[in-house]
Amino acid sequence: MWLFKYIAFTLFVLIECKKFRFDYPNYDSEVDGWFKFHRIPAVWRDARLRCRMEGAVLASPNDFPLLGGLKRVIADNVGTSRGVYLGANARFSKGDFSSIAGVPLARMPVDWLPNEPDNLDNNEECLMMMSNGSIADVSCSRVLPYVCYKKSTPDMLINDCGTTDKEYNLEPRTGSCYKFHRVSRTWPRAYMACTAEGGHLAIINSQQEALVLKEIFANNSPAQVSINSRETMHIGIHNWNERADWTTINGEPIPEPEHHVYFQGQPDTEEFCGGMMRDGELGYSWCGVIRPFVCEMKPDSLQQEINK
Ligand SMILES: [Ca+2]
Ligand SMILES: [Ca+2]
Repeated sequence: MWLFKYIAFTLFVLIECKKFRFDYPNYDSEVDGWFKFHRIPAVWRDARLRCRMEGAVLASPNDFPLLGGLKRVIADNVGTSRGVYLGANARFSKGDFSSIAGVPLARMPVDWLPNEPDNLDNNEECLMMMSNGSIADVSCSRVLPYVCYKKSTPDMLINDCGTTDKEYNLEPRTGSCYKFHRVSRTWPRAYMACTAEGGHLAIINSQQEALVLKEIFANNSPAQVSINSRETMHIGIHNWNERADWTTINGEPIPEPEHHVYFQGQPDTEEFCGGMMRDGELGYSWCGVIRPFVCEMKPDSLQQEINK
């Protein structure tokens, strides 16, 4: 009996370990990983980036198991009439298609659709695949659905923050997890990064949290931040394109901190986004300026099951 229990427990642990995040729900043993279908179409550049920000890659049929898995995902979600972007592309050198993982197209078990490739207008550097596994070269500026793929690796551990991203740390004073991004991005790209990671741009819900964010910024010296604009970081505050109508990105009022909030005086005509300076003061910032930023997530936000 004990042997049966031991085997059952071991199996349970093995199955439980095959977890990534709630939006990559089904472990596929044939590809030893997870697929996520993105229904909202995007240009190739954004598709690649979103997969990367989710901790995955834009999927390519690098081998027969991946081809089979991709065909199943496309058939289940797109049907036979439309295609999805592949990670394989020739953006570095025209005609030299290879996957993001470096597998050349000639090594992939795929066939071209009739009359493809045609490199229409000499502007087709990305690939689209149909549910039967046939491919076509397409413009990278088309908007298409896409599939992200996460390979299971032995070092994948879900930490206290419910994520495999080791840069998220749990802060007991607020019950939230935070990640400081040293690679600077514009405010919209920062928003995208945090959302893709399963969280959101940091939202100040209390003076305590304002202090926590100030400390996180202080722990990352200007020299550690990748590029200029190192003295202000993006956080989850926005004016919704209305002068002086500053709220959090969830539409909540910003808690009055002890320090000043410099939100007055911005021009009427431009969109501004909220930031925190190194001294902890809050202020407006041009959304298009690349700055470091902080993402926040709750420990259960990536592992929570969703009820539909
Ligand atoms: Ca074509
Ligand atoms: Ca918060």
